[in-house]
Amino acid sequence: MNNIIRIWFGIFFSLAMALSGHAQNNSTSGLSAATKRLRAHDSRNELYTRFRYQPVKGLGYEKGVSRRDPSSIIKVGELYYVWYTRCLDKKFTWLNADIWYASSPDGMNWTEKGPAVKRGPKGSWDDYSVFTCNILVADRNYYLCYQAETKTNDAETKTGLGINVVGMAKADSPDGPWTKLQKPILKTAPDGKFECPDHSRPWHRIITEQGSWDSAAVHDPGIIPRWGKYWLYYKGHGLDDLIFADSRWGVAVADRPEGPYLKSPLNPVTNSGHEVWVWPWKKGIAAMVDWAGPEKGTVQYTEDGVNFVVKSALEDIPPAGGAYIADKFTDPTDGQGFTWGLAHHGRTDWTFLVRFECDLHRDSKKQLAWKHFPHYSTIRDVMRDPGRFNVPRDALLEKRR
Ligand code: AAL
Repeated sequence: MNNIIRIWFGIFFSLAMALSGHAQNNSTSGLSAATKRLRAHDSRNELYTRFRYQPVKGLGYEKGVSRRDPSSIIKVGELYYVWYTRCLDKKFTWLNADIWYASSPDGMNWTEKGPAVKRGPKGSWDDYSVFTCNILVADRNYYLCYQAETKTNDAETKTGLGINVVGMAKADSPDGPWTKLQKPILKTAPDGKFECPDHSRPWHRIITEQGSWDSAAVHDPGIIPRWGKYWLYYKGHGLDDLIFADSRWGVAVADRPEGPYLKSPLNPVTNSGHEVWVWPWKKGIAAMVDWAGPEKGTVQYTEDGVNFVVKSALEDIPPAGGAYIADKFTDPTDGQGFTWGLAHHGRTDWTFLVRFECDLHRDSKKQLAWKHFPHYSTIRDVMRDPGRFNVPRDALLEKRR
């Protein structure tokens, strides 16, 4: 009899414990959603950093020339190399442009060497602009992938202003000469249709079918070799969605550097991010998801190339950063990250390149000092125009940013 009572008591006790545990998980004890999602201190988070900036020689501010959207930086022999958009047109500093390159012995003093890839002849798919490029080193060759645009507005082939495709050029030396592939390696989604009733007004389009998320533009290409394949990350825009604040990224994968690149059925693989910037990190790929979209300002990580999770949130991310990532093209089993690169500043009459430093290398010591965190308690509009807020200019504790 005693035994039976004991058994019943045991069952009752376990049930009560299980039920109270369930209630606790759903109420106020246990782990909060935020703690479950991401338990990391910035000071110890390998994917957290603050950015420091300094001017460079040779690619800095220059009246009459815009330089923007630097590629990843590579080192060949004793020299670092970078490619970028060079534009003499003040209106849109990426259109009416070509791709140039520069080299440097130390990443600070750059020598502009000349054009690498120029626009195609009138009538070709890249006759208006070639721009926003990135470099890939594979099979002892160099590949530049870049955005391309033609002025010819054609509803049939879906080309024209603002409609971007991705082109590629190949060379056996970083100094060229570059041979362009005949056709784009990545195009906009075939859906999404428009009519151009008046060819003298090329921006005037009537959208007749909205199309998918990348039906208007595939741009900001960046290729990373990973797990034996080539992963081309790109930013996409739909025809109805040429709004900068809303961009997302997709990925297209190939067995060889020149393609064919097959878009992932999971695209878009991010819900945010303006300029694509990826690097091999540990076993996977890390992504700097910069300023556009609901997960702007984050570093994200994936171990399968398509399912990204947020690992940190950053401020003051280098615009269109191109980093020197020593192991970017080696498909490493344990990616190490980077500590410096170039970025552009675009809020001046002519866009120019600056150098940034950061602590995103596995060996980096985090620089957490106050002076590296200048955005605490600041409002950019006040910094820019203190007079409007009745603040004397000399009252600002820090220089204008
Ligand atoms: C940049 C990049 C692409 C866009 C334009 C020039 O910031 O995202 O290159 O097309 O703006």
